Amino acid sequence: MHVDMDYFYAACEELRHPELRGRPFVVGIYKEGDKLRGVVQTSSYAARKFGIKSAMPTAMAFKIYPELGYVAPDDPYYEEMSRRVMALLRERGFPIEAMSIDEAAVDLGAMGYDEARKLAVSVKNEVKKRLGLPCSIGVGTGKAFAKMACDAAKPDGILVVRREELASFMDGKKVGSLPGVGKKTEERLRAMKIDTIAGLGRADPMALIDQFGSLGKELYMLAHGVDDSKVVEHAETLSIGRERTLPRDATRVDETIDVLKSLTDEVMKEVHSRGFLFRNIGVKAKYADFTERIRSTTTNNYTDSSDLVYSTAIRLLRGLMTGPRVRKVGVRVSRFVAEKGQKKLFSAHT
Ligand code: TTP
Ligand code: MG
Repeated sequence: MHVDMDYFYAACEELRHPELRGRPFVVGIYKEGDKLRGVVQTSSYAARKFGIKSAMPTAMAFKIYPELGYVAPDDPYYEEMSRRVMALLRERGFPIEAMSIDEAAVDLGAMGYDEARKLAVSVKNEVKKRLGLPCSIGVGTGKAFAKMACDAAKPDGILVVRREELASFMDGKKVGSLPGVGKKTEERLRAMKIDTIAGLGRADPMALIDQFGSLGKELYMLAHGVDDSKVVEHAETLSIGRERTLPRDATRVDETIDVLKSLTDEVMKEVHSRGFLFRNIGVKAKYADFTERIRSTTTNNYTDSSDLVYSTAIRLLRGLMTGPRVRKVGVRVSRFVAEKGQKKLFSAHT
């Protein structure tokens, strides 16, 4: 099963700016004082109706629709929403692989199609109900096919592609709709007179391997409906953190300990629910002048101790409270291993 959030950054912005709902607007970066130089990161569905989309220069977007709404990106906010999406998906107990900030592959094992569809409906409803965000879900006989089904289901849809439907689902599609085929690969395939997935399936596999190495073999297999790639949890690339604005700006660490305690509790609740151990503990201070500093430390052993995180956070933050007043603080842990199996391996070094 593949889950991808619909117009993710824009949907996150609609959540906290209800006045944007249904309006054509974009999220993107622009140079201070000259909004016409940046590119669009994503656009609301209302903006997509005008052909305004990701990677388009903002200048062009405004030319197409001068009344276009505009929001500057807030990456920490999208990361936080992403973590919530992933945490919600993990609650179902299946292995999940976060493929990007707004999409995940879920390994349903040998589950039947009907049951998978029910699960997809239930997950989609829950994401909407608990997070207020729309998503699309695809189900297929491999990661790539589930992702393609998800793309075809967009927006706000669910599509199950059974094994017997896969060939007709794929055949007419362009090679560019295969995951892993970007603009460059697409062009190189076109130079070989290969435009569609059906065409890819009829190509000489040796010529493909010649041109693209292992990717060539992979693409040929995909065109024949074969995808054996596994769903892999990337625990080591994740961090889990929370941050919060203080009720009052603070100059001493003792004024922040209530907030640090509850941030620690929230972080550790997620760490424990995922069965992780970690080695890195960090804090962040955001000052009244809007500058920020972070500080972190690495522990000798993998741990999941809440007390250690709390006491370390206090110690680290004290070192950051020497300058201007602090407006916002954050607690973050990283460098994970999954608890099962790996613990022994690492404690052997202690
Ligand atoms: P996508 O899932 O590709 O796009 P989306 O969620 O906005 O829209 P869709 O409904 O088609 O899935 O990317 C997820 C987020 O990643 C997107 O909201 C913004 C960000 N992003 C960029 O910053 N730059 C880009 O070029 C793209 C494609 C996405
Ligand atoms: Mg998306």
